Amino acid sequence: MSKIVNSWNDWDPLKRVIVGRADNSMIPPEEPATSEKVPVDSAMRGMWGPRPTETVEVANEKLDNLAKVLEDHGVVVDRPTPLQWNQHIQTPDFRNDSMMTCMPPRDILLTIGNEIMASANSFRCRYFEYLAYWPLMDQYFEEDPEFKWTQAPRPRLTDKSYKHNYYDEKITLEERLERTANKDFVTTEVEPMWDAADVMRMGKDLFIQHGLTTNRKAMEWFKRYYPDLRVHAVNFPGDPYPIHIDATFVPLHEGLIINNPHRPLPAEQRAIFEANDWQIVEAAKPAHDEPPALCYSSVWLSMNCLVLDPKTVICEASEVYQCEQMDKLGMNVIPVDFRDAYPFGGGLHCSTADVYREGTCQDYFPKQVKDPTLV
Ligand code: DAV
Repeated sequence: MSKIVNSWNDWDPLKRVIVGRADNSMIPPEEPATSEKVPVDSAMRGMWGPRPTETVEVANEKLDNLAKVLEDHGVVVDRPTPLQWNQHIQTPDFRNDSMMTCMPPRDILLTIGNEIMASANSFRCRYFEYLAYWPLMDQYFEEDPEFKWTQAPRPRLTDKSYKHNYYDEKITLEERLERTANKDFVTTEVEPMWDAADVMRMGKDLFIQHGLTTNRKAMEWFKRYYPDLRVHAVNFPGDPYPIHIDATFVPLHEGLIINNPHRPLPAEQRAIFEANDWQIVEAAKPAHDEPPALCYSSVWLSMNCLVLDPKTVICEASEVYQCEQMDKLGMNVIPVDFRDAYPFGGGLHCSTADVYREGTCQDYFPKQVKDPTLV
């Protein structure tokens, strides 16, 4: 019996990680949560069904290569067990015509210390995605006597969980930005809903993005579930489709965060970082003007890097400006070709989930100030 699960932040030396798989991936049918997520001008709007086989094969090659690069750097890599995602699903509260994928484990699994918790996602098509990770969770449970295997309260995702008529194709970008700045999102507050990729872990502090996929009630739930941690609500008004914090606000090591220049953390939310001498640096611009075909995410996956240790980072190879910036910031950059995997659920950070990083729970913000983000 040995220790398998331990991780308190996104930068301590990585020793074990889950890398997703693209097998059987679907473009899910429209539902209340996803209709708002798909940009109005996206070719994916109104489209659903299995993703083309050739693209699945290429994405899997990229994921396998990422796994190999990680193994070459001494990291143990685990892989999920894909389901037939084309199955329709049903609960007492809703029915959906298909599921999605298990390419981005970061959205589903949240590792805090010796616990991995499956999230409470707001997309109906993702309701059963956790099952792809259950064989690994069972293995960790058998082998690591301290591992806590947890499932967050399952949301019901009835029609009450969403605002109706929120999606409107006539809305302008300015109106959309005004709405997100006012924290008016498609999800309601009837139950906690959250994606694990909205939670940034920094030892004693959790910074959670309030947006289309995570609501305020989730933050209240986190506060009660982890009474020893400080929970902060952050939001990034420049983002018309705020989902997931990891293409917006990305720590590279203690004291340094890169922030998407189109989605700056508002001045009034910076107090805790400033008081504790954290540097927030504008991320380099993306190398591409457009995301790849049939991709949900924005070009800012350029920032979605995987930190291997406080001096080493895996960056997407074609993101030359981001690689160059990382280098200037003193990081050793390992470029990995990954863009063809983006459409399946995101970048290098999205497609992985921490199992083990060295280190313990540290307080990176010992100077407490009046902090408007504190939940
Ligand atoms: O900028 O589209 C992508 C994050 C995916 N986990 C964006 C956010």
